[in-house]
Amino acid sequence: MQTVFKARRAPAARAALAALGAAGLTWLVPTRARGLASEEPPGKKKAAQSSKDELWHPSWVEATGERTIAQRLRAGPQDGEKMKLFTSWFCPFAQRAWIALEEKGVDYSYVEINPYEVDPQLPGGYTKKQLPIEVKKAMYPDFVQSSPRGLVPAVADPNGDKVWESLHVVQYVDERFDRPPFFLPKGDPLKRAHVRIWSDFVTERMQKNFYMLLMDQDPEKQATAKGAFFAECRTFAKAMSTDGPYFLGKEISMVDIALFPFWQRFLWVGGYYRGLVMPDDPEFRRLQSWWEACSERPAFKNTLVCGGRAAPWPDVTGLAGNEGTSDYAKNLQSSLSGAKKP
Ligand SMILES: N[C@@H](CCC(=O)N[C@@H](CS)C(=O)NCC(=O)O)C(=O)O
Repeated sequence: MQTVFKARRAPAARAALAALGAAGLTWLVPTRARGLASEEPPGKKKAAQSSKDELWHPSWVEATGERTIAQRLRAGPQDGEKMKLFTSWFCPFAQRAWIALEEKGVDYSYVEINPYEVDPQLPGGYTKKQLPIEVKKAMYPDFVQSSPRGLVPAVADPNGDKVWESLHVVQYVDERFDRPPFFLPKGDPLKRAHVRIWSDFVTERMQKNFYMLLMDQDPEKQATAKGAFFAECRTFAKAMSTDGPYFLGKEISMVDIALFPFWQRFLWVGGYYRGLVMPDDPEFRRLQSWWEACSERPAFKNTLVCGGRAAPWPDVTGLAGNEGTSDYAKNLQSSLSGAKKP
């Protein structure tokens, strides 16, 4: 087995495999990389990606997102000439990059990365137990070359360009495919600056407060986090144009792409775990009409996966129970006062 591997792999990959072997983790490397024909380690299964997979839960029904994935996964003769999107079906950051490629009509290839361990006892096999970077390197060498910290999303262009970090990928896609719709309005420095400011606001203020609400286990602190979350949403809504459904009015921009995947989680995951109901006031009605318009837009709709599969995700992964071990969870845990820290 080792001989076959040695004959085929570069020294760095051999070293990574040896490290995994020493840690008893060789099973994490796909059989192809191990030079094996077919066998899988006992009890180790692939996380479910489609209804054809063993760990797919019978209650899940494939939605537009799963259908887009199936189409983009299909390897074709021109696959090497396409931009690769390294992504994970569950990741809201990665969904931003996914929407950007769909909006620009790019013929990209979808590369599913599972940065976490698989537990066949859990629905879909999904956990949020972070794989060490050495393991990710051995399993997904092209991905880690495109995303040095092993976080999704990242893109790799056949011309050699590699970009990571969701909002940077969105901006790169905007300029690389220099055609409408433009995610940053062309020739308008002030509007471009505002688009960047409000996209950051989504990440720094709205989404952060929401995940505090989700992760904090103390009901009083949850109520405080919910109040802060609603206040940030209202601030955002007041900055939205009144001229059309999108943030800037009639045209979409990076702000819509930045928020959509998170608003989806606010509704689906917030409703599921915290009984979150959005208030009925002018600001939240503005946000609701924005959400409806975006959900009907084909590029956005193409990224909506099965709700039943996505909503329990933080629990099996530990976010709602504050058990997550991902970089994202660790960053948020450091902001939770008095909450459990791993
Ligand atoms: N700031 C990054 C965050 C990306 C991120 O945290 N992605 C998560 C999945 S949602 C990930 O790759 N986690 C893997 C890990 O923590 O090992 C971005 O905007 O792209």
